[in-house]
Amino acid sequence: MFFCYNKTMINWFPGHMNKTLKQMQQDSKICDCFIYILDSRCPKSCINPEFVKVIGNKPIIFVLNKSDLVQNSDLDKFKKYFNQQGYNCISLNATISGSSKIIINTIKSVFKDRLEKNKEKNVNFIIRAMILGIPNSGKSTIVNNLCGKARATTGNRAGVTRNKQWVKLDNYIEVMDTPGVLLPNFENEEYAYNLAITGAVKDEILNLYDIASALIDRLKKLNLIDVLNSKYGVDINNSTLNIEIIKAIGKKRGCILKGGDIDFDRTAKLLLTDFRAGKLGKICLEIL
Ligand SMILES: Nc1nc2c(ncn2[C@@H]2O[C@H](COP(=O)(O)OP(=O)(O)OP(=O)(O)O)[C@@H](O)[C@H]2O)c(=O)[nH]1
Ligand SMILES: [Mg+2]
Repeated sequence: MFFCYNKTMINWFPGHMNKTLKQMQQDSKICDCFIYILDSRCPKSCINPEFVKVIGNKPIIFVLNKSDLVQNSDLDKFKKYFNQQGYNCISLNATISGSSKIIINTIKSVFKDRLEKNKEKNVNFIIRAMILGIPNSGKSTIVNNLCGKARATTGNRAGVTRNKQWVKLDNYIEVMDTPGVLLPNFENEEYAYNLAITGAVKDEILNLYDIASALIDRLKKLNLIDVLNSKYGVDINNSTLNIEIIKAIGKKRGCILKGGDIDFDRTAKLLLTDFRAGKLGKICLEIL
């Protein structure tokens, strides 16, 4: 897919993601359920229609990961939203050791009958769960959390995992880590920007000024523009132009080029890095 802004076409869906999708479709045949990881800051933007072909009619457990980066009231709203559609949905901060036990418990409750029957018959039925989601949503961190050791490589950028990996958790459950896959087609520009803002797309292919400006638009819409005043000591409001806001932040933070002009790229990167690390506060980009 090509993502278009400022009249620039960006190759958003690299070929390896297509290959990954096909591999996932193949692997899904032996999977009993799917742990669908969403970034709590933009859960709906993380839904990839391509995953329907992987999942089919098998059970899904939605995980609102990075729960520490949003307000509890937002988590409650999104849980309700998914529950109303008949899905299991849990929230998680995968950086806390042992926190993902809730995933095991949910898997066990989904397969309760089968596990009990197998216990009666003394057979060992293994539940295979595929962990899937867009890049940088925390899939590998969750795998490591589930097995209590660093088995999968993680990193604060998109596209860290390149191959699938099976991990046995106990005698009953095996999970598979998969590389993140983006949506091949972006019908919804707002969702596309949300993914870019939260770091699901490689920064190298983006115009960071545009993405930072989209973040400022969200803050304005959410009536949260004041967080920039508190964080950077600037004096701006909803009617300040985005370019003036970035200028003011750049000036305060010393992002200045040799000739004395504001370094817009560096300022944009700073703003995005602070947002992604939760330094602007607990902010959900989507309103339900
Ligand atoms: N704040 C916070 N950060 C998290 C959480 N879970 C994961 N992270 C961070 O998010 C970044 C991405 O995590 P990964 O586990 O590598 O993400 P992934 O989904 O495997 O990414 P790909 O392999 O690129 O698809 C890392 O810097 C993690 O430390 C969480 O619950 N809260
Ligand atoms: Mg990974």
